Amino acid sequence: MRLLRRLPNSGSAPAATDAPSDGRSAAIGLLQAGRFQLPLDRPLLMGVVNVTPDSFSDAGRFVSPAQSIDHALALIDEGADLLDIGGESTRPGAPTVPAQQEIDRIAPVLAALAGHGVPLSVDTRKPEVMRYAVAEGADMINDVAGFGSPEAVAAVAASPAALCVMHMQGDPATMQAQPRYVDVVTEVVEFLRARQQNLEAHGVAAQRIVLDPGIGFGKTQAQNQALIRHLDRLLEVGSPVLIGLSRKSLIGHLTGRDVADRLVGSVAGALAAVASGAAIVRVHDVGATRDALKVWQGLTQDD
Ligand code: HH2
Repeated sequence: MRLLRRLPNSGSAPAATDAPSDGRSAAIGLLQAGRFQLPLDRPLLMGVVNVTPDSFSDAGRFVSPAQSIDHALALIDEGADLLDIGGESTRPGAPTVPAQQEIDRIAPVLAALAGHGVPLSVDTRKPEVMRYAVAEGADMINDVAGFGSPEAVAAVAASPAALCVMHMQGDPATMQAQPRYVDVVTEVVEFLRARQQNLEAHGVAAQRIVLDPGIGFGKTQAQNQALIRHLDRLLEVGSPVLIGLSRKSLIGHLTGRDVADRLVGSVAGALAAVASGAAIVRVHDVGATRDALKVWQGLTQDD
């Protein structure tokens, strides 16, 4: 296996570049994300910042905005290239929360982190929250529902924010009940291609779009593994790919470990995702993932 991309620097946000470009082929090399232009010549680490009482991976640890802000600052110190702030859990079986409650959770965190020189993503599937986030200067909107409604597209299309389009079968309340596909890789790839084309038809520049197959979102273990193993099929769609597998049941199935004990498995999963071509990995453990990527690069790549 070969590491396809250069690896993250430590402790600093990605340098802005003033080299805008256009066209599908250029989209893979540069991500336009609000205030930032992020070169994709090395994998980027997206640190997870939950402001929820019920996230699967850290339930109850980041209930208050102050706790989440402290955690986010620690992730920046560890070398996060961007932060993903979420005010609603999307774990299997999670109930939805009202939009205003989600806004109330994320608002202080977004405000406190704005001046830290790191791109801020907001993880939401609600157009009301998207509108709030882009008005407050969020650099990316990460929609686990993949911008499937006209309201969601309208909320973000004219903004400068990057858009992470994720595939999910069903919704979090029911998605793991009985995932069904004839050919999971083809169906996910074609779903994401259609959403990418729809966004571009609404005026979203190619350089603002990121695609994510949605590991654990309405997929069995075998289907999750197939999506990572055949990531090359998704790369052909021509947008940078984000993978989130940190601490998920995918890792639990392979290691037999509970969610609190999946650090090593998650780091190995992040390496596998990057080796398969992921441009961004969404992780809870930024420092450990960064170190693993640096060691692997040092041992496998020429300078
Ligand atoms: N996974 C989770 C949440 N958001 N967004 C993208 N684009 N890709 C993912 O794989 C993804 C995501 C679930 O992880 P977490 O935020 O830790 O849990 P919860 O949803 O319970 O807060």
